[in-house]
This record gives sequence, structure tokens and C-alpha cells, in this order.
Amino acid sequence: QGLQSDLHQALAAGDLTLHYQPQVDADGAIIGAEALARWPAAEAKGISTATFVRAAEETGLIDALGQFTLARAFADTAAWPGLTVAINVSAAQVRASDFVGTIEHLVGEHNADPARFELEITEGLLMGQDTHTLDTLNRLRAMGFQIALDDFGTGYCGLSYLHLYPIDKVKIDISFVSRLGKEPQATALVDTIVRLAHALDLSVIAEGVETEDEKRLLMQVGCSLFQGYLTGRPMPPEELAKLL
Ligand code: G
Ligand code: G
Ligand code: MN
Ligand code: NA
Repeated sequence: QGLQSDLHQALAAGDLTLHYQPQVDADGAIIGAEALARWPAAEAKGISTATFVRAAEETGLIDALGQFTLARAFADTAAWPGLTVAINVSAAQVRASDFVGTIEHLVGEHNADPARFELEITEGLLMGQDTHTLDTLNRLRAMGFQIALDDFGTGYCGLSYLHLYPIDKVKIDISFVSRLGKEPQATALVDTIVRLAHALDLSVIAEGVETEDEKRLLMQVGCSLFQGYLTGRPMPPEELAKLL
């Protein structure tokens, strides 16, 4: 209750910001960045982004939070030509009756080029296999947005949804990456995910890459895009701009 009204006020007051985590290729070149919401006043009280995003999802504030993130990412990204920026969107946002209209409005307002953005969805959104979700994702794709499947491998859907839905990229979940080099089966598992993605013409990025060893094992199985503390923590936009 308290968190809900605090977040409502913070959004209205413009107290939230976005940090950006670099995504790099095999040569270390920054090819993109993931936008991650930050609320400094909450963080100071020990409330994580995951906690307030979940609260927003549970209380209907996710549309307002989502609109903040989209608008801020569209504005920040204008200064970074050539970079693809990934934006997390919650299932409840995509399922809202007029997500496409909302996003069209924001694109117009910021004169944004959808082709420079990737919308990160999760398997949970796809589990329902409903036509509204399929239609929404198809329309976003037709506008030029790329669709990435976040936390890949942690959900409970079958593999069939991978070709039923318009998906461009999968993000290998950190839970697989962090087992590389520790558990013998981890490499085989990641190898299978990469092969599956490539067989379906999807690109693959590994998230939560923290060590050179993980990066090396990922490259060995054909994954050549990385995101994680090894190549850069989430940082304010000014800091990312300096790295570009
Ligand atoms: O850096 P990290 O602690 O930021 O993120 C925690 C969780 O919050 C992740 O699951 C991430 O996807 C999610 N998240 C971060 N920013 C946003 C946002 O702007 N919108 C949504 N829907 N989720 C976000
Ligand atoms: O759910 P999603 O994948 O969007 O969230 C990514 C989360 O992972 C964010 O909270 C982000 O801050 C965090 N993160 C990014 N890189 C690393 C990493 O190398 N290690 C760990 N443990 N977390 C990371
Ligand atoms: Mn994400
Ligand atoms: Na993830």
C-alpha cells in the first residue's frame, strides 16, 4: 500500500531514472544496451528494482511505470546512433487493451525509430497463447520493433511458442550462464539453447556474464553477444555515452 502510493508519487514527480547496461560482441564493441529502471529514494531504503516492478505489476501501476521507461529510453537513445536499446515490458503492459496505441503515441512524441529498440518479453506472456498477445506482438514487429525473449529457459512453455510468436532474439538466463565451468552439464545445456536459437534463425545473447571463463565457454558454443558485470554494470546514461 505504502509502496504503491510512494511509487505513484515518484513517477509523477519524475524521481525515477534509467540505467543502461552495455551489450557487447565478441570483440568487446558495444552493440546495444538494456534499460533498467532505477528509483534512488527506494534503493536508499533497500527496495530493489525487482521489488518495485513487482509491486507495480500487482497494483496496476505498471502502465505508468512502463510509459515512463519507454519515454525515457526513447529520449535518451536519440543521442546514441547505431545502438540498439532493449526495454523490458511486463506481460500486463502488453496485455493491456491498447499497448500498441500507447507505444505509437510515444514513438510519435519522441520521433523514435522503432528499429533501434528491442522489447524484452518473458515466457509468461506467451504461455496463454492468446490471439490478442500474438496480434499485439505482430503489430509491434510490423512497426519495426525487435522482440527479445528474456530469461530464456526459465519459463514453463513448450518449444512450440518459439516459432508461433514473432521473436528475434533469445536472452540466455543468468542461471545457465553462472553454472558454466562449475557443472559439467551446463555447457551442454547452453550449447543446446544456442543451437535451437540458431536453427530458428534467432540471435542469442547471454546475460549475467561475470567471468572470462563464462565468456570463453559461451563463445565455444557459438554465442557471441554478452551482457553482464564482466563487460559493464548498469550505469547512468551519461556514463554509457562516454563509453560510446
Ligand atoms: O537491474 P535489475 O535489478 O534492474 O532489474 C530487476 C528486474 O526488474 C529485472 O527482472 C528487470 O527485467 C526488471 N525491470 C527493470 N526495469 C524495468 C522496467 O522499466 N520495466 C519492467 N517491466 N521491468 C523492469
Ligand atoms: O530480468 P532481467 O534479465 O531483465 O534482469 C536483469 C537483471 O540482472 C538486472 O537486475 C541486472 O541488474 C542484473 N544483472 C546484470 N548483469 C548481471 C551480472 O553479471 N550478474 C548478476 N548477478 N546480475 C546481473
Ligand atoms: Mn531484461
Ligand atoms: Na533476464
